Amino acid sequence: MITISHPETPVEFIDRFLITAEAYRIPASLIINKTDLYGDEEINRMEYMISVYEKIGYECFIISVTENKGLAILAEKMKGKVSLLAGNSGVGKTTLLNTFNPSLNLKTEEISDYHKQGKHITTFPEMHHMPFGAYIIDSPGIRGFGVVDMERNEIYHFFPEIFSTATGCKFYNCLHLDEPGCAVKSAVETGDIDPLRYRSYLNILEDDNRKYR
Ligand SMILES: Nc1nc2c(ncn2[C@@H]2O[C@H](COP(=O)(O)OP(=O)(O)OP(=O)(O)O)[C@@H](O)[C@H]2O)c(=O)[nH]1
Ligand SMILES: [Mg+2]
Ligand SMILES: [Zn+2]
Repeated sequence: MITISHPETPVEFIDRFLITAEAYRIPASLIINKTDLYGDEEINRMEYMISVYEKIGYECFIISVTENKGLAILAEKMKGKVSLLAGNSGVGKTTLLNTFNPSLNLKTEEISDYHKQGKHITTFPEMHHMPFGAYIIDSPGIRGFGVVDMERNEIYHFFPEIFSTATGCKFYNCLHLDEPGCAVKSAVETGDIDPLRYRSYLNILEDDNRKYR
């Protein structure tokens, strides 16, 4: 679950989460919450995010828990499955579960006025049953995470659009940095691969560098 504002979810969180899901072959979707709070600027940003992520195959759900918008479609998607709800603190994960199943009465809390961040209210993951026939695991707000158990040269395998483009690179061991004949760099230049995603890829590689230095 992400929010464009109140609080803003960092793109880094989204991509790190998605590559972890790819690595474990867990299907992932984006739920964009708090749309009731968005003005024109946030709506534009949301549309942009949807275009980036839908293009590479991640379904996006647009919801407002407090205004009960988009919840029926989301429930339909989760029906008959076990889902993990992840996201930074304050995006409304627990509020969604309370809305789906009011008897849960789980603890939630307003985000801080000053920092516009959540207060890490949920402290451990817990699975709950939903009346429409689904299990959903609520989880504590992500504080930021590294990428475990991934070799430097396999990180791009978990960016589906980079992975499929990389078959066109000149060198089999291309890391898509500055190598000659890199199909990924060309695709970023033509806009076929979104710069936002490419930047996430570089950031994760860079982190990795620091770890092993
Ligand atoms: N305006 C608005 N506020 C919402 C919406 N959904 C949740 N909130 C509010 O956002 C605040 C944080 O909600 P929580 O459900 O506690 O957030 P969380 O993601 O569980 O946070 P952590 O447990 O800290 O990870 C609460 O004050 C909610 O009432 C929404 O759709 N619109
Ligand atoms: Mg919570
Ligand atoms: Zn390349």
